[in-house]
Amino acid sequence: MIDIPTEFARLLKSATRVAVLTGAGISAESGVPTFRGEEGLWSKFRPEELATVDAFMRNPKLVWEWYLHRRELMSSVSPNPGHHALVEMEKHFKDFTLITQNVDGLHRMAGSKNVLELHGNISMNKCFDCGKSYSGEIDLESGHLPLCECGGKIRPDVVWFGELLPARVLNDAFDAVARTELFFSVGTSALVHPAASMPLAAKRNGAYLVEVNLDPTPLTPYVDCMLRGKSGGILPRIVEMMKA
Ligand code: BV8
Ligand code: ZN
Repeated sequence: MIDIPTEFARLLKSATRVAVLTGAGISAESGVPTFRGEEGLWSKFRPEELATVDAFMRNPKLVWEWYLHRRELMSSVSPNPGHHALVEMEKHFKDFTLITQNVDGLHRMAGSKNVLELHGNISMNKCFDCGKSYSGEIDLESGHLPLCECGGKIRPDVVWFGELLPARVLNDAFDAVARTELFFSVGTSALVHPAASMPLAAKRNGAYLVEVNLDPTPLTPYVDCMLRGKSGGILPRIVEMMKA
């Protein structure tokens, strides 16, 4: 068991509207590198070099290689106890919303049903021009970059810096932020907007705000309860208390 404030314990029992925002930290224990940690994906590259439209326009091969490298990584990882704990929460709370910044698909793989993927999904591709969706393998060996039948460049179906998030997903996320009684920010450095604005918006709307993270973040001074440690260890403990 972990020691939590009375108000948090009360809400675990009485809340019906609960939301969770997750970031790369929840997948770290599955072996997926985070973005900004020392071993992070971007320790070698800078985000601006890769996760942007003009990086793709300037050097589509490099950007594709980065995503294919990450897909390779994702093909051998599986959900960890942190992901499974959120599946239990979804079953338990009447109105539960899982909002993720992650593109690794591990929440769905763990069995979460209602997942709002703010930044898209790394396993999907789409045409840059007409938006047509393309699943399946991308072959760079041929030396030719994948093109859509309309002639547009095919790209990973993720949200790059400077790009708008998918409107429906963003609206659903902000609806959840507006009505939730208990909001968890799990494994995110709370740096990337608009996702990073959600935990505080929930708190402003009256939610009790819990942060689960290895380290303090810019959000930490504002949360009602900061549980410091691995999400794979902490979230199952919270689920035990939720069910007790
Ligand atoms: C937009 C692509 C509107 C897919 C990503 C100044 C102020 C405010 C905003 C901006 C600004 N300047 C620019 C902006 C906008 C910009 C932004 O926020 N920039 C930041 C860097 C300042 N945002 C955008 O451009 C967004 N679009 O605003 O559109 C618009 C449009 C046009 C014109 C104007 C406005 C688009 C943002 C999406 C970018 N795409 N990814 C991909 O390749 O993955 S973001 C990328 O960062 C990932 O998606 C990732 O999910 C996201 C956030 O990172 P985290 O998930 O938090 O991961 P990180 O490594 O940072 O942290 C991990 C955490 O886990 C750490 O805290 C660590 O301690 C913890 N941890 C580690 N292990 C564990 C753990 N915790 C618990 N247990 C563990 N075991
Ligand atoms: Zn097209």
